[in-house]
Amino acid sequence: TNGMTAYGVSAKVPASACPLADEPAEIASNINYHAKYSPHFSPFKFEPEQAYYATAESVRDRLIQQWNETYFHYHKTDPKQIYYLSMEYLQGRALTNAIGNLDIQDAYGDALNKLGHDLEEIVEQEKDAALGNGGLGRLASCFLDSMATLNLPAWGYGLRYRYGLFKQLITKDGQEEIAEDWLEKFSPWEIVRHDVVFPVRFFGHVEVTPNGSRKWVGGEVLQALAYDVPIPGYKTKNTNSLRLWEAKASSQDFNLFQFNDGQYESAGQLHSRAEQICAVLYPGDATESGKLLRLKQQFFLCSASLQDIIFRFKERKGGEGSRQWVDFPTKVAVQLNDTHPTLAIPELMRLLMDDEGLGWDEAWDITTRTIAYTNHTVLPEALEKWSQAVMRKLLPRHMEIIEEIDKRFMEMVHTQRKDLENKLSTLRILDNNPQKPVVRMANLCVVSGHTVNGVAQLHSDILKSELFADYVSIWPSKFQNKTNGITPRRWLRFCSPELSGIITKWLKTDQWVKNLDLLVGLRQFADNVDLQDEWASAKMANKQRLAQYILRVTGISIDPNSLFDIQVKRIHEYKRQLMNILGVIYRYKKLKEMSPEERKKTISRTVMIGGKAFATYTNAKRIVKLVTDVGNVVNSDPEVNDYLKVIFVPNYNVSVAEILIPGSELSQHISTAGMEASGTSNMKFALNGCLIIGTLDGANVEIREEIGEQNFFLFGATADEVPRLRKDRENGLFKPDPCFEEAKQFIRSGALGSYDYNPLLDSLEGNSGYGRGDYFLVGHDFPSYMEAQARVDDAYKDRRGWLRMSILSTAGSGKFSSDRTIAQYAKEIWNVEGCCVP
Ligand code: GL9
Repeated sequence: TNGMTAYGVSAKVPASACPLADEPAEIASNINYHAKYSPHFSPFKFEPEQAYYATAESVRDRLIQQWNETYFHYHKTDPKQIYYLSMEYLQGRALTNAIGNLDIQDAYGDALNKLGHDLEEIVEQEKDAALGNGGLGRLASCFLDSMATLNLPAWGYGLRYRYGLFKQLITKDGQEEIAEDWLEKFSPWEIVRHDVVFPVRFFGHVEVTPNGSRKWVGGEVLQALAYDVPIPGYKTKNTNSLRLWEAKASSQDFNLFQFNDGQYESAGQLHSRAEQICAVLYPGDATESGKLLRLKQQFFLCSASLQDIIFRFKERKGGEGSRQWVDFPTKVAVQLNDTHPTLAIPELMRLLMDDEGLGWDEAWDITTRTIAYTNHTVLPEALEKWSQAVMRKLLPRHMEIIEEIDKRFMEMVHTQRKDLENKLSTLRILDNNPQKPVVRMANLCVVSGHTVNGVAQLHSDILKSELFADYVSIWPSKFQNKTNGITPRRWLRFCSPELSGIITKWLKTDQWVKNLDLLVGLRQFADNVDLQDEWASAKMANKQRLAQYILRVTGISIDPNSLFDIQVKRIHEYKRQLMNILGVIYRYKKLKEMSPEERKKTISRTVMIGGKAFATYTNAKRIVKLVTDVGNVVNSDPEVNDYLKVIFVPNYNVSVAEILIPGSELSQHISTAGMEASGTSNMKFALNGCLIIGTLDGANVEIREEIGEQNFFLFGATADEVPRLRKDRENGLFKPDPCFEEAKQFIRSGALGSYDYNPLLDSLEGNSGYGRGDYFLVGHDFPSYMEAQARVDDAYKDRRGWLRMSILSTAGSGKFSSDRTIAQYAKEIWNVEGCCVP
């Protein structure tokens, strides 16, 4: 055997266990049972922490029952199944979501009360599973929720990182990173499958066997062990899996002789190398560090997942032998979440040819009909390129296969597309630049995938007209758009029960949670003062909860009657948090110049900015520091701090978002046009009745279309103007606005203390930044941004008008449900249908 462990559905599947009780008293005794008989703590302790674990395990019992039934049903009916491959998942907390999807919140709330606890307090005990960096990872988690809710047979595959995204501390020096130990105690939501283990090889060499086929041998072999996380659908039995791989070395790899000889380190060498693979989430956002380890992680995910997928393909319908390989693409759809899992392409080719004995043409046909690719960014630094030398060393057989794909692609162009021959050097997969020969992963995906999609209309248009334009002329029907979405369960129903209750009341149904288009029914009531008043009181409750949270984590008290203005997302120059804070500085300066009477006539604002900066992204860290410094000056200025507060919200993550978003009134999505592929928090804010100030970028364009342009504070250059504006700057044709100069001058003056902000300010000038001076066009867009901010203040003065816009914002958000996105993937890319567990 090649080490593959047999597992799966045996002939004797246990009959469904007795149904679990729904009465609070019985639930309470089940929670007690877990506290006592599956103990993780000393006995006789039942503090919130112990209550959390016991409650989670009690809920898990229910999930396991549905989960097993789901697995069995899929096994029996053998539908085409989706496999979502992603290096990142930002799951956040699971308890509220599980209880909500199972629709047992009242029973569990009552049960916990009987035990002297409060559900709201108990759920706070859970640590976020933060196995992702930002939007891309959170999208994967929203997709899992929607796939289960739509009863789609779908599994997610990822890695079980020991440490997820770092925890951000804010000190007097700005951001500090510490390891986030989400597994410090344990996670009740993962089940280790000791029978699901696959070998994954690294290094070694390629051997030619006597019959002429090729075989990858030698090197080191690690074991991939499966941990499964249940993914319940909303009010459905279907419970899918997120399978996370952990790397292990086998016991044979432990050199007992060396150990007994006192050579402790070398005795367990492979064990510690295995540990490194899943030790930490790659910090994303384009860095040079740890390249080899990152490539190992990517291959580890791809190899283990594909072996598992092939195993399941063979297992279903009567076991090995009865399957035709040509049917593989009719039973399996593999979606690559960005280029990170691109190695799935050569790995599937290798498994089909070298292990299963298929020829190239057959293997290629199967691979290309199975795999599809989603692009999530056009930023050049995020388009992955791997050194050919590193790849050849780590994955010699895969490098051969990639070279062959490249060769065949070039032959095709030579014979069929002579007109593109002069573009081959950029179109081909290998970049053989002698200084630095690399493999271009996006090109490999486009050449090998049956479908390529962008994540918002504008982004998909840019892919087609720029990045992949020549490929479009080869394969016009390969390219699609799938505008992102968010799950309305986590991002409205569960995070804002107040607003949800009002929506259900006015729509006279709670079906909107599954069919978000129904929200448009709110439009007819947008001017109804009763709805407006209820709406305002729900907002106020959420603002108060947010204010309490801010007080707890920062010690700063904020006024729930002020306008809550929020920008939360990864800190990046293209997202232009710098423009936001320059605007705040300008506002502060104008407030200082006013008389007390004039100040009283202004709209009080609380500006909250949050997000993590990648540890070596210096300018991003400077922006974090700048926000905290501006906050210190403004918040301690008694003349002004009734009218303006500036908060840096520390350690932004999924659970923090669940508090911030429901309490927001204005949110900022102000990236340089053409640079934010989609954005997804814009959708979460809009859904929660928060108005957007933003550019025509990513999904903002479609949000504005859906909610109505009069309900969106638009400003800034458009994507098609950006190249010309950059040129103008280079040619010295840019004349900065005096307000912009004044805001920068305030920082230069030293009013914020001794920190050196010159490098940051220089990025807005002359020839720095990306080498061309204010590459992100902060200076160009600033006056139009300030003008839009003035429109915000005016609109807020009209309380009823604002409430109307807020209601229309929610009413127009139906399109942005990830249920809609996933239904489109299922129909237009995967050709998969629902498979409802009876
Ligand atoms: C991103 C894009 O930048 C976002 O605009 C997009 O909404 C999401 C999801 O499609 O994908 N691509 C990307 O690499 N990240 C995104 O957020 N970055 C991180 O996740 C850190």
